[in-house]
Amino acid sequence: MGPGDTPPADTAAGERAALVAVARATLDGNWEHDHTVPSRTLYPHQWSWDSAFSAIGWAHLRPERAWAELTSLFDAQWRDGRVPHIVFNPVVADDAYFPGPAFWATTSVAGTPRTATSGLVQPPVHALAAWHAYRRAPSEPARAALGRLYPRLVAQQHYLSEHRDVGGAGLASIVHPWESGLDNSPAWDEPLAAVPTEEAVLRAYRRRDIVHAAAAHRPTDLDYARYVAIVTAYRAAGYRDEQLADRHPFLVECPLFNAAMGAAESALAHIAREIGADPGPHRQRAAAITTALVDRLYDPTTGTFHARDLRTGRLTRARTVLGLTPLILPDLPTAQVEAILVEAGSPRFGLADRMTRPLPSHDRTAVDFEPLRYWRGPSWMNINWLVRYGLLAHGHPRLAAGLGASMIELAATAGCHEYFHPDTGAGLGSPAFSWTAALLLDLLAEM
Ligand code: 2M8
Repeated sequence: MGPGDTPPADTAAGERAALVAVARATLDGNWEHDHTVPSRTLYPHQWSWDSAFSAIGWAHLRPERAWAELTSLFDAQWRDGRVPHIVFNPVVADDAYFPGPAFWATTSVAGTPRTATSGLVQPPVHALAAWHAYRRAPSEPARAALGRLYPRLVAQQHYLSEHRDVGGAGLASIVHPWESGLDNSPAWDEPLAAVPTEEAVLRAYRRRDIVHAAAAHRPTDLDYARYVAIVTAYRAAGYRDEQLADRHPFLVECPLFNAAMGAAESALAHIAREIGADPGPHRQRAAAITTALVDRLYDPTTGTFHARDLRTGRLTRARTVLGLTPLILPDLPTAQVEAILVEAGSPRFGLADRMTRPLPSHDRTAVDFEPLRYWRGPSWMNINWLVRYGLLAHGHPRLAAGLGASMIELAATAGCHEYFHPDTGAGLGSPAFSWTAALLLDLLAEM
């Protein structure tokens, strides 16, 4: 049976119950006292945007864990408002993950929490996730938790707009590919190639990821050498953001990161109204970010959004799935919504009312499309969930249903893997991955 076909009611109910059980077992297995690890093997600490997605899943199972998850993450917020992309669990050995806490050395930096963290951030999807989780399971304790989170979410946005607007046009820059969440996306190839380094740098370290996953499915050693070089530069400057343009080797405006920042303001407007605060300023900021995103990152000649490399001033050429994600902005103008639908529906991505496989992470027709390698081709549940969210927000329920059915089919066949082969649907990376389970639960509740 293919995605979109209707099974008999009892089979459908049985399959659904089995899927819910798999997702629940995955999240339960990855729960760690106050947060969910993305994967017990590959990622044994707390990751920022993973926690946001996990919270959405917990809202369906145990809402108190959704709020514990977000609260523990924001407990590690830095004084400047940045929410670190990794919060290290002190009981896990330093060498269980590379780069571990000793490499980041954040605890000696002023304004950081006692807990060791990384010094980078990730796409700010937390306000959107918090609002979504709240709507899935509203209650008085949930509203109280939302109220406590609100000023911290506002501070997170403040950090990005005040410290990271390196281009001066109202968008935030990422200072490392890890901040995008799509670590080795072809979108970073051009800016990354300009980062001076040699593979030999890695001789001083030991990658842990390729102990747990196939090297052919992960970023290359040269990628890692550059990742290390960029962190080293940022760390040497005490993770400060002043004069980044004069000294930092990687500065990029990412469409997803900025779309998340705009969508966060829209979500904050809803949260503000719910808890009795003023939604007005959030609405204004959402509109301003949307306008800046269209001005800076939309290319009318390709009809999609691209990343802008601040070191060259140019848009990077790759047409990746990042280009579709501004759909999560509720105020995105109709012209750009229509353009994204054309791009998504093209053979590059294959969005349709009935589709066999979810969106790949990169243009299927590109010469550098790699179906096995991490963010250079495989399908990922979180990005598909975000695009589907945007399709619903812009009134395209049939496309959202087609995409959702293909996502459920993927997990039903392969399990809660980290990512999936974009043609065969085979599971890749970690076999018990939290955001896949969490977002599957959310989809199942809706469809
Ligand atoms: C991946 O990134 C980490 C570095 O942050 C890694 O490869 O070690 C990415 O898929 C990222 O988006 C994700 O948050 C993280 C944990 O799942 O893994």
